[in-house]
Amino acid sequence: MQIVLYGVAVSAFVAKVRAALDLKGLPHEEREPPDGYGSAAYRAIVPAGSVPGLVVDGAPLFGSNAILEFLEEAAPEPPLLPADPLGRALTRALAGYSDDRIEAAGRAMFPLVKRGWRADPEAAAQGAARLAEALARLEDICAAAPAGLAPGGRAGMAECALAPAIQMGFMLCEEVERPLTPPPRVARWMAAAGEDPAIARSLAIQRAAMDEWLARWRAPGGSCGRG
Ligand SMILES: N[C@@H](CCC(=O)N[C@@H](CS)C(=O)NCC(=O)O)C(=O)O
Repeated sequence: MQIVLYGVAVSAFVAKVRAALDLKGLPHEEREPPDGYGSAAYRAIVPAGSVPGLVVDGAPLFGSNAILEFLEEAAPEPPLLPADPLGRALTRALAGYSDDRIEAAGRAMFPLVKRGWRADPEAAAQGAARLAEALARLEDICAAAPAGLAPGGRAGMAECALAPAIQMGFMLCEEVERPLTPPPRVARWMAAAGEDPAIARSLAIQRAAMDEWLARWRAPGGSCGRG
């Protein structure tokens, strides 16, 4: 399989797919969308215009969860999902929770940082509180049904999704001087996930890109081109 991953490095969705490709040991090339995501040039390659986009032997895919499901079917070993149906459903639920609650809470803070969060400390506090609440629910989910780092203690779909989404949220909260302390189970789970080389590599790429993005908007008169 010839695989090209289109993405921007700050994106938690892109980091999710990068980690999954590495977990599967699938060689791939990573490219930025020409003229940015959503551009006509990029839509000529990936019609949805969103990132991540995955081009497999010339065929475009989009949607990070659909991409992970494709990888799981196309290259079953090592698995991203446990073998039992309930474990598979819970792992998928965790990946969905990551997108809908954790990533969404972090993403909502990007515009605040761009427009200058110091002018709106209330919005900064609300953004951090939203993420803290999502993490508290994740802690409850982990307590009720320990999952993740599966199967067999290896990182899988839940780790690919949650680790970058949590990292992104933490960095944004720290930027607006509302640093979060992760709840204990989430903290242990993040530390374990970060020991996997595939997750660690994807987190490092995303972290470096986030650092650069944040520094650009921190600078007086900062600008960031697209995004
Ligand atoms: N549900 C999508 C969401 C991806 C997404 O929102 N990507 C953003 C960048 S982080 C994007 O491409 N936005 C532009 C668009 O959707 O047209 C996925 O899981 O891949």
